[in-house]
Amino acid sequence: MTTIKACIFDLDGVIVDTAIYHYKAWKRLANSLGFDFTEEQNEQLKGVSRVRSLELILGWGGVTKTPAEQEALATQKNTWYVDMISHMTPAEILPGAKEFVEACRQAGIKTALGSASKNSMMILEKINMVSLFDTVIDGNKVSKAKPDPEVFLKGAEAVGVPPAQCVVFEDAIAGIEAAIAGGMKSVGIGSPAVLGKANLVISGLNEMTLEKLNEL
Ligand code: B16
Ligand code: MG
Repeated sequence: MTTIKACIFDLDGVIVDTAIYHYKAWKRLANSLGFDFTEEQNEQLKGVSRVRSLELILGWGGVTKTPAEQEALATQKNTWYVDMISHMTPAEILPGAKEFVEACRQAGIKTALGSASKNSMMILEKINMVSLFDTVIDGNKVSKAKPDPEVFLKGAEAVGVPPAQCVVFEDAIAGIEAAIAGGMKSVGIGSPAVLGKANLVISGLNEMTLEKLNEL
């Protein structure tokens, strides 16, 4: 049993489900280049950075682009994505997410956001959850993508808690691997078959309690 002093939350797939918006924007981009993009392929992009996602998609479509063209394509996709998330509301918070983050804070546990998304702040503003995090570490503040632990280690440092007393909540296997690499506990949100390396796997934060936190 460990006394947990900080909880670090991934955003997409843990607090909100923006995968559908990423999917629509990437599909529109792929279609504009003359090939299709499936929901199964989109699954493989969870937790993966924008630049790496584009590389994978171009590879699946058998298309080669120069670095300058790739930058323009990533910007185009992001414009379409931002247009969609600009309409998000607090109704899109996943069940139990806000309640669990609030319960942590009431128990004196620090809360951090640790996301690959460069649009994290905009999403938190749209769902009215900015003030519920002591720190927000997002894609703008890190240079190494998950499974590198940089994003979570920066979150732990910002709230002044040693990694061993932190728990990471993640829906992507790369995120669970990042937590383990950073010496932290982890809770997987999703399927045990995929996230089996986590200390605990649940289907959503509506299943999480402070009791379970201290049993990790
Ligand atoms: P952006 P997370 C990740 O967020 C998404 O899961 C992934 O699909 C996306 O490509 C990545 O953010 C970058 O997002 O294009 O908005 O910077 O799961 O780490 O919260
Ligand atoms: Mg995620």
